[in-house]
Amino acid sequence: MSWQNAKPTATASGKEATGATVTVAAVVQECPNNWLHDGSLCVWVSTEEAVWWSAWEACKTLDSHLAFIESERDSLIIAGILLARGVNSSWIGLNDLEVESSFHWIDREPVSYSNFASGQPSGRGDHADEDCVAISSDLGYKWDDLYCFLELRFVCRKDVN
Ligand SMILES: [Ca+2]
Repeated sequence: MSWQNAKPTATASGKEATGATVTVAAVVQECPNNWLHDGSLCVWVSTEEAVWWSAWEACKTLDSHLAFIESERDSLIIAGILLARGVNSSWIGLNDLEVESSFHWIDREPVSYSNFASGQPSGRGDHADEDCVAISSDLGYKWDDLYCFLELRFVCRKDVN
């Protein structure tokens, strides 16, 4: 998978620390440095934890979106990256902040692809304020609605040609 070669070991000189030539430069040039890459998908996983709102802002600052997932392929790529990084729970851009139980990706069309875990979303009744969605390794990298104020790592996404 090409994103494995997009680790931030590349330098401006095109050499890794070992002196090995970075052979993927032509492939990954559309993704920013330090972003992982698979096909047209560029993904960045935070090392810090943040509340959902801050994660959203952080991705915007990086000229990207808090990750949206619109296909099984997207889901598998992002799950693979989280697995490789050992990330247990990560915010994605899905939320039902505007209309309870109506989940939307930020700034995007309503959900057409869904990958909620069994029993999720659980944000009803006493838990109705669970308005933000994370991917959880404990749930097989499926989705869980959680309280937005929880501090989790997060995934930013941008797409390239
Ligand atoms: Ca839930």
